[in-house]
Amino acid sequence: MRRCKFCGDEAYVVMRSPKMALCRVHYREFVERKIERVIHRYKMLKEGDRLLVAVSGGKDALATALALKNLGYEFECLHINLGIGEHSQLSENISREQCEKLGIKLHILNLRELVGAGIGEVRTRRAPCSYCGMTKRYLMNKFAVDNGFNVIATGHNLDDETAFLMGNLLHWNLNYLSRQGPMLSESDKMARRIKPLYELTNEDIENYVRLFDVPYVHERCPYSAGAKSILYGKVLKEVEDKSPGTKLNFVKGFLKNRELFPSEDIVLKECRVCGMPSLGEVCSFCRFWNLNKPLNLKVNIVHDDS
Ligand code: Q46
Ligand code: ZN
Ligand code: ZN
Repeated sequence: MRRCKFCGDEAYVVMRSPKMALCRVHYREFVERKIERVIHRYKMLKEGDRLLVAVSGGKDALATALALKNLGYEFECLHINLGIGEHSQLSENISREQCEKLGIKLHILNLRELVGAGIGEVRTRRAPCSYCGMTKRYLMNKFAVDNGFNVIATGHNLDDETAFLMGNLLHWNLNYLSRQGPMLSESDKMARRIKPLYELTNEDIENYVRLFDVPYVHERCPYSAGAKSILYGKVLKEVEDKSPGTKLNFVKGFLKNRELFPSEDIVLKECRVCGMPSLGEVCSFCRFWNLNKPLNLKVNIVHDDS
């Protein structure tokens, strides 16, 4: 039987990178410390921030909420029901259950109620994922801005980041590369976006959430089948299995050399419909969903300013 490197108790996890075995107590400590270090290293959070955590019902968002709560951060959660049949209903129900168990305030937005249709229910040539990502980012940010949150934490992890990075390098998407990383700074009407799980793999996160008796959605979204990121993830997994630590070195090396991909100076306008930052006269959200007046996502939140 493998024993914990620190206390000699029965090992809960045997890791390959770094190479060590840890019991439940020390594994939890290891993961939470790693998250805390990432938050400090990239200066993700500071005094006075108002933090919103995006929860999808999946393990990554749950791990983000669990760890931030265990580390003593104050925040509220937001779930977006995307109207993708049973999958979205299950995701909403589980998000409610998670937040109730953790004692965290949860806000829910329902895409169908807001714009009249869910993802996959509109006549368009675009693949669901292409406008779903834009829709989620817009709603998260608009909700944050309308309700006085200046930071949004998402559950993106090391596997997601290395798969994006690989895809963006393979296609030389310089614009995306310049903006990829653990944090996107805040600006006028744009909340700061942070990824506290930036250095943790799917496996690390699965082992972490298994320590707590909180359910999560195991099934993938039905539209995710065939996504290129899944293929890149498989390739990277094979490399990681043969050479543990490669994924972490990949993102760390990228961040060190990010100046190779300078960001363009983009001057944003105000969307004529909603007033949010936009590249064109009308932002991609209002254009895609054919809006002629802004969504009002304000809810009754009392922020404690003491
Ligand atoms: S983008 Fe695509 Fe996801 Fe939206 S349509 Fe489903 S798979 S939920 S992360
Ligand atoms: Zn131990
Ligand atoms: Zn707009």
